[in-house]
Amino acid sequence: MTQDVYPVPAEWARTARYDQAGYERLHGRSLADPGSFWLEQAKRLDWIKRPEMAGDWSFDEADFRINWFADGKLNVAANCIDRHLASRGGDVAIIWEPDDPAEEPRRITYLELHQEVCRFANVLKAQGVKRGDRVTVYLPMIPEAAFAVLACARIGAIHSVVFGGFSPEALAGRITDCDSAVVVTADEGRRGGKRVPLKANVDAAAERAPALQTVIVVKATGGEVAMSEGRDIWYHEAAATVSADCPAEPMGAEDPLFILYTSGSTGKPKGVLHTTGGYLLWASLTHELCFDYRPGNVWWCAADIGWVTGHSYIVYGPLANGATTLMYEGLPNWPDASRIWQICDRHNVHTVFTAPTALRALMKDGDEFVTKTSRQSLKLLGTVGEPINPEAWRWYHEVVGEGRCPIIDTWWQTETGGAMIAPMPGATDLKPGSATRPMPGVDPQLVDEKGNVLHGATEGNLIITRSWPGQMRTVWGDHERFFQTYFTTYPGNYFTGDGCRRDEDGYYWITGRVDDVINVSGHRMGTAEVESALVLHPKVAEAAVVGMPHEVKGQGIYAYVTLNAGCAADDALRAELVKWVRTEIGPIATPDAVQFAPGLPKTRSGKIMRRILRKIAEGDVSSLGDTSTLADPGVVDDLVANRVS
Ligand code: 6R9
Repeated sequence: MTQDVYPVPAEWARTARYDQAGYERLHGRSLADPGSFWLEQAKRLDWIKRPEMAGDWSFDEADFRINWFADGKLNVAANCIDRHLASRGGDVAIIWEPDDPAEEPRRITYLELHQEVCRFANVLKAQGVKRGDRVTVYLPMIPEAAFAVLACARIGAIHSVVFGGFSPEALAGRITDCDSAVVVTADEGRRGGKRVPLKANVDAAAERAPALQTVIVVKATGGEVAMSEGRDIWYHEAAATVSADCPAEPMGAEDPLFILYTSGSTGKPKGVLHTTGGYLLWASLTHELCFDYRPGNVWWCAADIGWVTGHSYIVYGPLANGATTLMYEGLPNWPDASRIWQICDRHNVHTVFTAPTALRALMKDGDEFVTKTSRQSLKLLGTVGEPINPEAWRWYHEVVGEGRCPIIDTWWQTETGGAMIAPMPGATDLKPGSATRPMPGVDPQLVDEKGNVLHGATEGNLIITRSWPGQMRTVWGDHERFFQTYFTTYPGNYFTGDGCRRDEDGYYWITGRVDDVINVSGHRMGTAEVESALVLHPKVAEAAVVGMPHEVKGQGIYAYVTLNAGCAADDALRAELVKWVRTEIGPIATPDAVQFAPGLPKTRSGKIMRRILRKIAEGDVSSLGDTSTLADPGVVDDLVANRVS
């Protein structure tokens, strides 16, 4: 099969910072001489004390450690704001596009951002927040979300952003896990014309989160909310009483910056911890390399700040680079499927960065929604979050970009802090569906189940052999789980949990998760998390959840449920269980199919054979493989016969 290759456009090869040979040299040098390479890269940040050490790490159990620039001191907020004030204080740092297109956007200059963040920091301080304390941020996509995280960074507090779509239950778990006494929220959020009752959700979460002492409430919509005396304060009232200046706390490069909870293959979400120096360097360097970012380019990452993509590419990377970053409150297809492209036209967006699932949804609505807009400002198109199918890639390239904009498909994870495998516009010929080649410092390898390294064109499990500055440092409160999860499957290496193919040109093609994590609309969902939610229902005895192919979401959620004796398996209960999971976790965990199963396929030792459940959910019942080792092979026939399609 001849592969589709899209060569670097001549203009990009001429103007970008790196052409192909430049990339090869950069990557080669990063691996050959990492010490001097990274100390040189570290100069892109403003240090209070410049580091003399680069990476100091080992993935081996005996002396397991990960440190970057450990003797350096800096402040992340000062790097994202203060250092730009002299040269571009009047430039727009954040463009905020409201949910309702009839409303006026907000433009916040770096000077204004400085004041807003200082005020926010002083409000936090006035509430007793100190260096090292955890602050949970549960906000909609409003500028205050950026102010809040930067305010934490400014005073050395550790933020934990919880996506506004998560339920009170999920929020309570995250507040409790990191022992956060303060939550920053808003009265309500707005998305696609609908209101999200954030403050009410915090009130419900508070009942299950005894650590919570203070709720700072941003007035976003003016909707009615209950304020609890002694616990809740209005942000605007507190902000009016504090100064608009707040010194930036000098932080060690390895001091924690934030926690972000993400799904793994076991039930409880992991608090992924990122630290100060390495993370910021990685976010800013990859933002510049993958998108050849130049001052003046309007940059739009259309993610939510509740996900790592929003952290690294709405806030930290772009602001560290002095960019104008666009923040959008609403949904990509509201009021209609033109909205994304209208926003690009309205704000002269140079680069837009979104998820394949959004593209697939927009594609279904037809080309006219795109073609009726101008899009002449667009020069680069990015994707992240899941494998992009070549059909969506081509649509993005041809219809949206009219063939002139390279597609930057970035593969990475919450754990990696920023892009790991991704093209550079002046350097990398593109192949639809491939994230292409590794970033500097990244040494990916493919291994078989036994850990043998596979060479050349091959397929296997994706590992990273050495540390990079943006790597997570621990699971909050459970360092042992960190080591066990990532460094024991292939000892001495970081295991990504992804399967991958490498072609004859050394291009990487991510094939998806090989563990019990599924990717629903670009959001990670641990199947165990959904199972835990289901078994909390009084009628459910047991549940097993697997992914199933879904045209728009990439993967959908297929749940097999065994009921307690005497409970009727009917459509009403099915609807109730779907609603139950939404309430327990949030709408992103909504099951797409619920199948009642009198029994689940188990080995004699009681382990559920997920392979079989996956095949049935996929509708691939002709190749179930060997079922003879099952304790009761008969359950399979029932599962096949009652498959939900
Ligand atoms: C940034 C982010 C990580 C998982 C990852 C992989 C999948 C992300 C991808 C991709 C193929 C890409 N993934 N980007 N798969 N191509 N360009 O999404 O982080 O939410 O932690 O998800 O997403 O399976 O392991 P996170």
